[in-house]
Amino acid sequence: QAHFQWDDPLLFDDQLSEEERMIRDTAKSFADSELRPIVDEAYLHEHTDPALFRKMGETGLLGVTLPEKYGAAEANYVSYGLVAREIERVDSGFRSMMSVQSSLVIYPIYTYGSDEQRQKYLPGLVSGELIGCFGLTEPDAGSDPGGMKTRAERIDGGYRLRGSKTWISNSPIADIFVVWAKSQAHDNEIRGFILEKGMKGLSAPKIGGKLSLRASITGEIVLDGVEVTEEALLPNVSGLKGPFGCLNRARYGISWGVLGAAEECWTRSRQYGLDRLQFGRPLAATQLFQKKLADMQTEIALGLQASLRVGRLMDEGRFAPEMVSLVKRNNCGKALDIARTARDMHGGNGIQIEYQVMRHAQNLETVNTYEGTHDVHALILGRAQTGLQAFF
Ligand code: TGC
Ligand code: FAD
Repeated sequence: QAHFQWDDPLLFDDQLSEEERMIRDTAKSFADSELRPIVDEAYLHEHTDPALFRKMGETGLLGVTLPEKYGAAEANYVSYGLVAREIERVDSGFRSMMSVQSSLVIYPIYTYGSDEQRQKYLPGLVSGELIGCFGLTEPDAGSDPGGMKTRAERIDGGYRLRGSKTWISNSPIADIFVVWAKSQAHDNEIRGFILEKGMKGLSAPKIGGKLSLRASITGEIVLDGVEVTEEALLPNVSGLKGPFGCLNRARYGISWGVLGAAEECWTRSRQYGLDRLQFGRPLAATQLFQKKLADMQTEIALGLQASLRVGRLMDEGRFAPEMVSLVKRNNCGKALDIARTARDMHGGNGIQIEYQVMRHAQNLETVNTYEGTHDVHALILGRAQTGLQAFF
């Protein structure tokens, strides 16, 4: 009979290969040594240090699934998920920086780009020398990106881009902008363009005043007649399936990341309940406290199994986007509930930065919304099982 491990109740670790465990441990030690010491300051002062990208790159945490010839780890999607989990255990904002760079910038350039574009951008993005961002959302097109207004007009030898993107992670510090626009030269199909910092007409003002994800900088992308040559166009994809192909990877990574944040809230609550005495005994000795811990343990253990399964299917080339919707939606929703409950279990201390749980709860509000809201993923799953679309 096996011994029950309270912090790994379904023996999750046993299901990982030697290499996956090694990558997970590397990410964990990076998160503990480089991210934990700075997270309070970064969050309180809304400060994003661009040097973190280089540090992540040096540690091999960017674009982990890419081939070695670009300087990447050439690991599998389960490893990518494990990295997201370890980074988000510290803060969702740091994971956001990593996943935008990996899934939303490196992935489309690798998958939809020309050889020249790959050679030009991928080594710098994988090493973190270059910082990337991904512009899909617009002020009037969030859940419905097909309603975007950004246009690429045909000009001699290239395109002129006009429009604006909002809520774009990394944009104020980005060197490389993957931007999606309706292209006049391609029957108004959505096409991807690679823009570079400093181009005339391109600016990326910061969005201030966020009460969530404060360690990750967010901004707009303003395209005021930015002129580019044909070389800026991503040649190998057309239509919404371009950005969605990237989102499948990022959403999958998020499904792991949020469980890292949830685990942090759960284990902190357990320890708090063991240490804190009220009515002459530890809080953890009360039935209500133990029920909350049991719910947290259960949801996290089940969520990890689900993400691992989707990761294995992705690595076998057998995943469907709806599987990703299922784990993104469920794990985000459960993680948010766990973080809010953890805040409550810490009493007054729970609102203090030092106890971390409220920061996680605030961050998870964003993570539950971006990359497709909780309800949008419900509609994707509803459509897949009824054949009826309920978006409009
Ligand atoms: P729909 O008719 O469903 O599809 C249009 C075309 O796209 C294809 N497609 C997909 N392809 C690959 N993967 C997927 N997941 C796909 N979903 C759809 C589809 O096959 C079709 O292709 P084709 O060739 O037939 O034209 O499109 P719709 O307009 O009805 O879409 C509805 C909906 C709700 C599914 C979609 O618009 C949606 O998912 N909305 C959510 C928007 C979203 O997730 N935005 C994310 C912005 S980026 C971000 O948040 C980054 S935060 C990063 C961080 O900091 O970590
Ligand atoms: P809306 O689409 O206006 O939704 C508002 C509410 O209405 C939600 O509850 C939603 O579920 C609901 N709703 C919408 N449609 C329906 C419907 N048909 N039926 C029922 N309910 C519906 N975008 C990028 O492109 N790149 C980035 O890097 C990026 N980073 C982000 C970082 C942060 C911090 C944040 C907050 C957002 C980021 N986003 C990014 C944008 C994000 O993807 C959008 O906020 C998200 O897709 C939701 O769009 P919206 O904010 O316009 O909300």
